Amino acid sequence: MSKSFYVTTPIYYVNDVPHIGHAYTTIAADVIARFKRLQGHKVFFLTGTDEHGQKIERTAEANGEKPIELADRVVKGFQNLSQVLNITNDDFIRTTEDRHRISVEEIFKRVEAAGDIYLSEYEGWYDVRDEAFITETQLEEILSLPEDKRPIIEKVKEESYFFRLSKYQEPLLEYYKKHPEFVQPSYRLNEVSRFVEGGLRDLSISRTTFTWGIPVPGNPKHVIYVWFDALTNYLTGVGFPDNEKMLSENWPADVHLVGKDILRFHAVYWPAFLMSAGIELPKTVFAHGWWTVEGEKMSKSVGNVVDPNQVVEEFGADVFRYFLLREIPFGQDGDFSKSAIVARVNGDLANGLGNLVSRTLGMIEKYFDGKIPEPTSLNSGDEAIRDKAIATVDLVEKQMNEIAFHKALVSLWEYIGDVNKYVDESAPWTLAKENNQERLGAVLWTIVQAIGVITILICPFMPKSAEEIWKKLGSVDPLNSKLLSDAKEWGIVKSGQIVEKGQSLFPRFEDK
Ligand code: ME8
Repeated sequence: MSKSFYVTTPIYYVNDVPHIGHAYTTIAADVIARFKRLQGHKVFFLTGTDEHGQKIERTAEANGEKPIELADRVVKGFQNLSQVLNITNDDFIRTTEDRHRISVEEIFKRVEAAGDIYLSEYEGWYDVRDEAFITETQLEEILSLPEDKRPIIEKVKEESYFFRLSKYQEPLLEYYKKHPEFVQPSYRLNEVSRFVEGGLRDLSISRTTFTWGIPVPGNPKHVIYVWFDALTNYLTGVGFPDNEKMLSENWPADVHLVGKDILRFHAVYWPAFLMSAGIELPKTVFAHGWWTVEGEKMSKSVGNVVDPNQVVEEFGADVFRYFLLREIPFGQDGDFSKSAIVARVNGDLANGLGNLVSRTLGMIEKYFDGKIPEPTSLNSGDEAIRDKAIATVDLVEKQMNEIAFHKALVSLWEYIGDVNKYVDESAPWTLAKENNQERLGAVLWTIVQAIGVITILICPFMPKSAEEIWKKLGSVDPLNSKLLSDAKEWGIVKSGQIVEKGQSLFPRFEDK
């Protein structure tokens, strides 16, 4: 049985409704999953919610509800968002599920059996919003911030189980050296290495001052630290500990996508827990950047938190998906604004892709009664468009293997630009006037083939628009039966199919 490509998103806290940051990671993971399927891989794609911990307990208390009631209510928003965004996850995990408790208990026991857990007392600071213990260095950093920029931290003094993180300082550094692909982009690996080189103290992994969590096996006075609990979701989701078949088909994960805010948990704690439990490490943790909104940090108090459902209502899921992945290099920070979306819609989508499809289909309707012509002979200009298509497929594939979405989209739109230029230069309207049916047929057939390749390549990014184009081309076989290798077979759109120009794919925004 060959291994599946396994991709994950972070599991999101249910203390609040989803915002565009959550949508971003989930969309990125979906595009990877869809692209891998297009390459012919079997894929397992997991997302879900992080439902335990002090933050959730307190939010519930403030709302006058039980933590599970809060979770049951908010999780619906995340599950619904997946549908709205057209996400193809294979499972959705909630950390309050029984299967997850069993999995966390098992990991805890394995780490304990390895001699890496001991009982002591934690005295120090805790950041409830980030559910993070604050180290001495972090405390200094926090105290150096202006008061209004400081995270709220609390002094904690309680009995606690500790994980011997210090023991893994050298093994982690050695691992990073041997597997530089483990943390991406590469500049993030330097950050992580520097953090580990700075020294690792043992990590508190249980709490006694609240109860909303998974009890420590054998000592239910303690609940397991929410990050120890949450990270384990990646194993639970693929059948750990009992479903050996599922586990061997999917583990190790190929890529954990995370925001840069939670890289340390994924690139330091998680591999250390796994090393201790004797479980193989994930291949890559990819940290992406953060979105601001109209130039400002998104925050509840500023009141600028963007609801992804509203963006989809206004612009559609495909435009939102395209914008998020095209606007900034994956890994870097970016700014979300309506004017930037409108510029992308009008420029790249309406003028670029939309115009290419509508004018081509319009000409086939006009000159060939809507029937895709049979080409008799092709000239070197036609062949150049074919060669560029094949080169674009290869390039996009390489860029997608590097998780460089924006580069892949730039390559794709360069090709769309080339095809639009070929249309202008071939001037089918002049050929029609001259009654040059042979050249006219060859040119329109060539453009249609180029559109076919483009459709397959945009499918992971804009699945609904791709389906629509595919239908407009009059194709009968489903688009999702096509592979990337088919995109290289020039002639994927059959002569004789009846096209339908219909409505424009991406109306310019001021036309709406
Ligand atoms: O951290 N820009 O959950 P969370 C881009 N439960 N991405 C953003 C963003 C922004 N402004 N804000 C949030 C947690 N994100 C833990 C994770 S995993 C085992 C446990 C995205 O609800 C980004 O992916 O705070 C970030 O890592 C994630 O949402 C944090 O979601």
